Amino acid sequence: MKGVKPAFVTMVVACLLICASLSYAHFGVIIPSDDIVAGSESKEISLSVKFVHPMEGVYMEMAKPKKFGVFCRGKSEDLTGSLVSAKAEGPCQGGSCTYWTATYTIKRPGDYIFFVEPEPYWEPAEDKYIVHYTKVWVNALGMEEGWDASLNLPIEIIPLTRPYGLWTGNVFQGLVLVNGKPAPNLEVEVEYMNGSGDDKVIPPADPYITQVIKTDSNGVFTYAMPKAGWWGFAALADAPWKLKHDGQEKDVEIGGVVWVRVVDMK
Ligand SMILES: [Cu+2]
Repeated sequence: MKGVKPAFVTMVVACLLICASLSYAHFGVIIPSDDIVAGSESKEISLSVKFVHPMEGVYMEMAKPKKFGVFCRGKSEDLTGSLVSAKAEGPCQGGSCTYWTATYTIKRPGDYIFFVEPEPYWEPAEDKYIVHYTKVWVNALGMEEGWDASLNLPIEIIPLTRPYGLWTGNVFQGLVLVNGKPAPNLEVEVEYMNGSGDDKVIPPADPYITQVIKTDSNGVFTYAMPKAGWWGFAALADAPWKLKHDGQEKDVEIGGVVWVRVVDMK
């Protein structure tokens, strides 16, 4: 292929292989620059909003989210207008992948829950749409209150473990609500947001990429995080609604996704 750089060809081939074999573990992502804002001064934080395969570091195209916002002290604030598009820096499923960034100034103490409702993503490999309602917490200015609030999403993880200030090896427990009701026996996928270079974890076999757990009879799941960094939890269900693709009714996978950060004890 004249004029095409070999590195680019390698990347495309690698992505085709990765995406074909592992297209199931998609995760909505919101990662803030700070998960804990200490002290007493206001601070501007930045957030990135993505749709990825976290362990493989592969991006998917993400259309401008339907809604992006923050919930704090019982009030929801719409931040959709603050989203700025960016181009994926890593391998991308489909050639050109967009993700989104935003900044937000934390002024008052409390727990801030950032959330996103994406546009439905059409996944040809699975013949269905995917909608991941994603949340992340930022604890600010010394007040720990509100992290267990529900945002009344169609599917949602309510943390039973405080979702920040976590050590490596801690367990994380969450209650999964579907339509506001506990969801027993539901699958929850867990993935590590992999690093690059020396920080990259190399899974020895495919089952290590996505950890799979289930909720118990009360809709509760438990997982112990073995490594410092960001961990994503995706509770997955079939939506009670369908969406049309090329005129045909298709299934919709809804995910309640959360991200928590774990730090080594030293
Ligand atoms: Cu994918």
